[in-house]
Amino acid sequence: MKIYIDGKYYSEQNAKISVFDHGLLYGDGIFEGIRAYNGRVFKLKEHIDRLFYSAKAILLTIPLTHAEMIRAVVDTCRRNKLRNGYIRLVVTRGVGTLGLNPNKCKRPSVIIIADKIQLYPAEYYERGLEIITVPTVRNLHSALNPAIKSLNYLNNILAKIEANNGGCEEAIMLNAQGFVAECTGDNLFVVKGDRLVTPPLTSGALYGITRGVVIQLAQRAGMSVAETDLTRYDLFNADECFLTGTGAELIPVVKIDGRVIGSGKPGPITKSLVQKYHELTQVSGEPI
Ligand code: PXG
Repeated sequence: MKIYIDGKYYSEQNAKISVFDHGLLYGDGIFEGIRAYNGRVFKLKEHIDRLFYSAKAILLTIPLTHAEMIRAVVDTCRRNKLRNGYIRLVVTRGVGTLGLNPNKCKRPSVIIIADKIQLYPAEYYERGLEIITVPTVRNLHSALNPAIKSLNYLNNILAKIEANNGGCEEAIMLNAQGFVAECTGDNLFVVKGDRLVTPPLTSGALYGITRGVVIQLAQRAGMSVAETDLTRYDLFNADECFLTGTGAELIPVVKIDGRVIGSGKPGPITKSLVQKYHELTQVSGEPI
């Protein structure tokens, strides 16, 4: 595997970052997780847009233009002959001193890894996930805005540990008001009647790219889509529930906090959206 670091390619053994990089010392940096399907990078422009928005929010100047970043991602895929897989794009604050001050970091580092990913075992996609709500609440907008895809993922990791301790693969995170925000690495949707509902971005959810695609697919299929605050009660009494994310794609949820959702099996609307999503991934994206 060839890994891109600051314009050069390194073997896995030689792809190294300084221990003085503030990405490591403080989680000071940003990232994106992107998928390639069938020789195309899916929603690349949207991912690069979000990367630049995250950078702006943390006052980090990415040393490449938008177009150069797109070219670097595609080139890394090409060099690795990646046609289907997962791309991790990381921008760190760079090498600095043992002190918080980011002004001591001379130059941000750009890292691109083109590899494989499978987040959940295949059987979960067929049978559906059982998930739980966890005590760790989603970051406050006024503290560390959850829209920033930063290298500081401890909020999500703590929730993931709590899910794992409860025997689950994924956790529902509430916001400080007690409304549903999202999961640790996925956005959440429910189906109620003929409506698809997902928490609004103000709930503390990441501006998920898969979330956006699913909203579009549902609207195109004539469904009404609402972004409204959801409580746990709303989840328990939904007809269907599923999660969306670049890694997980669309994954059905069949039990939440011990309550069976709908029929206890992946529902028809979830299945039809899964199908539409897979069809779209095969035909759209930036050619590698
Ligand atoms: N919420 C959070 C907190 C995320 O980190 C999503 C929602 C879904 O967003 P997208 O844009 O991917 O639809 C994410 C994305 C991993 C991994 O390695 C995590 C994500 C994506 C890809 C891989 O665990 N999280």
